[in-house]
Amino acid sequence: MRHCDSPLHVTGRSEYVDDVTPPAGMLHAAVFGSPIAHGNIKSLDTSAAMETPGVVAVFTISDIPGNPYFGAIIADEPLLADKKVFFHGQPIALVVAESYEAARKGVAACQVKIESLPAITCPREAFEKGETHQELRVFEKGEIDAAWDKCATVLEGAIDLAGQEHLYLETNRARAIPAEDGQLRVFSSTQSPTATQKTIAHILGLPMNKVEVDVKRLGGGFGGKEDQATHWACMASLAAFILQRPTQLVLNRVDDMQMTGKRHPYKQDYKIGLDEEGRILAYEVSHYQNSGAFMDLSNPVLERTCLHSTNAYAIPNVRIRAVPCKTNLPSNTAYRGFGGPQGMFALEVAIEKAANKLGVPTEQLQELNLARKGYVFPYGQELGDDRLHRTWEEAKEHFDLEARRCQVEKFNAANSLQKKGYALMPVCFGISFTKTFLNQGSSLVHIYTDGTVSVTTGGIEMGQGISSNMIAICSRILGISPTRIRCNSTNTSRIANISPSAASATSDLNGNATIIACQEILKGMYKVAAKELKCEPDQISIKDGIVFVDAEASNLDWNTLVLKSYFSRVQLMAHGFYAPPNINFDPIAGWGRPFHYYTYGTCYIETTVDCIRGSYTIDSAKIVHDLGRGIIPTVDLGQVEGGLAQGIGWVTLEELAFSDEGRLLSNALSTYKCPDGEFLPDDMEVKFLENADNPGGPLGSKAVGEPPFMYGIAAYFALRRAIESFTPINETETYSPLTPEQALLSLYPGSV
Ligand code: LUZ
Ligand code: MOS
Repeated sequence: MRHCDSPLHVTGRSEYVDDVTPPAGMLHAAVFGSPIAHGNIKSLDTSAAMETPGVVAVFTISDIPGNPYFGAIIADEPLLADKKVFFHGQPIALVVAESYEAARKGVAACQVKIESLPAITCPREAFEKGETHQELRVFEKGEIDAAWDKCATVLEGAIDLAGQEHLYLETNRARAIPAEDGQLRVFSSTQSPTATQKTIAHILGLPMNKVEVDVKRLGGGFGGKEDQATHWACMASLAAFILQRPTQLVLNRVDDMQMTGKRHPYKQDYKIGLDEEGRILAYEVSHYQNSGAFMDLSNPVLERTCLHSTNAYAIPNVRIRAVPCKTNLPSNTAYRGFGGPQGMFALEVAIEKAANKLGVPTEQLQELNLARKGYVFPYGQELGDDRLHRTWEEAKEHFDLEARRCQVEKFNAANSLQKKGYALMPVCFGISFTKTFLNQGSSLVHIYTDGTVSVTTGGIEMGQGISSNMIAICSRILGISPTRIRCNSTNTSRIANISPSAASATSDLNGNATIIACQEILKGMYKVAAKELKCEPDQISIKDGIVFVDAEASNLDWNTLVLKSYFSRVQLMAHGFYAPPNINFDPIAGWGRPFHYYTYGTCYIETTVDCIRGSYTIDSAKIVHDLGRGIIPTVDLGQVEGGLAQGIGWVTLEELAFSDEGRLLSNALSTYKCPDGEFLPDDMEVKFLENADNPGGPLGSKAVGEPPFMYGIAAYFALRRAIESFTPINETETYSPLTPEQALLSLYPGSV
């Protein structure tokens, strides 16, 4: 099997929200955003907007019939600005018109007077001024204060780690259609249909059962639509509900980039202490998270940063300080890895610096400190196996890293204006939502009388292949060809209380639920087959659409059995529900067993830096990844390669530039550069661990969405080492991304 959407995608026939033929009389909405990052709204004049030909209505906060304040963690965010603005682009008014062009003209005609207030964009500054979304939290393990004295080497430093734009191909959009008796049908490009349904009901003052949210597929999400697709669906719903006409809202790229949050930038302080052999005895890190204007998901993102601050390493004494800082930027949000990458990055910087100081290869320290089976993470969960180590060992052996290291050294000795560098990155990523209650999945499987099957789950297809995975799972459990199975849109009327498609857990949760639903249906069908074939139900199985009695094929096929079951009045549809057992986490104590299991891997990256220009190439990326037993190999490989590309982009090319006044300068693809196929290494190898079934995942699989993102971090250190073989890097604060411009500045320090 391959990705079931690919024929549609490559021929342009796959439908997104606004590709579906519009209902008659559909209106178009556009958003008027704040022209400055912080201030008091003195007056808003929408009269010129209202007079613009085609404009039907302009809505502000006072038009919201229910509660205008909402939020996933705390309800601190108004749908439309409430007397104050907190970031550049913050929605102030919604213009609704007969056409998209008229709506945009209406936006241009909106006039606002704002008394400007100082904007804060730096989380350290916010923290010093007491501007936080939550108090600073401290998590500790061991006796950190006593440990420093036992260390042979102690060093500290600061990090300035940038954010990242999600850059989904499909910008945020929604279409809301009024229905009888005050109901709404909403088509939204959201990872969280239930959060969207709930928030629409909340801002309109409706019961949830009057709002139906339907999602066919997304043109990418990456976390950007976990919590922040809601706003646009709410706005389209507001207009549709009040005007009683279908309304569509599609953000253009600039609005999408300016109005929505991104990966959180962090400022970090670290201190690391090692014994004579290079064992890490103590590690302390402070995370000043640049959370933006509102809480959004900053709290759980920061929580995952804390949980992954020690990544794959066994460290006995740890102190993690973390605070979500309020700044005048769009609220930063979920993004593949969900704070994990930021936690892991700081420790890699600390290890790199320690290795430099000790004069040993970094990978020697990494290997020495790698966590082994039985290690207890600072939050109390025990590492249950040694597969992490297996990925490291297999990477070393399989890719012959010793030989590659020699080649890099030889190259650097022979070349003065081009330098190579390499780095390894081990990843240990916890699978489960850290908010334990979110770990639940549901599936609805229908078998129709012609033998075809439809499956609907809570999972959202955002390109990652969840629909294909669900079809593959149905196919394997029911014993029929995937061509007979379709995966339907995700819909709040078919599945209730859907957790966001996030945390890499979507195939796990919804796949296990699908298995349960299929087995429920099979139970009844096996009885019918047993009666027909005069045997016991436990002798029955179905393979390739043929009913088997023990190992023997019968002359009963799937279609006939389905019909016989129907005429015997046997249930041919079932709902499956799954919640992974034995997980818990107390966020206040920072203690528990938050993860169902871990996904592991090790990545090797090699780069070449042009030491005249600062430009560089990523020459190779080699990965050993623990996938459990994969579901569809090409889909899984796509996730690993895509995650790697996005991770490399984060630490190399992708630079968000904000003005001091908090205005996003890199607000289009002309000024924000992300990796393309050309930039990615020609020499890319992904090896999946063999014989590595995962009992926790459907069909023995493992969650794969987020973990590969962090492999990209290796590119950062590979580039640094290449630069360092040209000239030493002296910095007061380690900065990421290492753009070609940054590389050039590092190659010629003091030249600017
Ligand atoms: N979303 C969420 C996530 O709400 N909770 C999580 O723990 C999480 N982890 C990764 C990605 N998204
Ligand atoms: Mo995500 S960061 O799993 O929406």
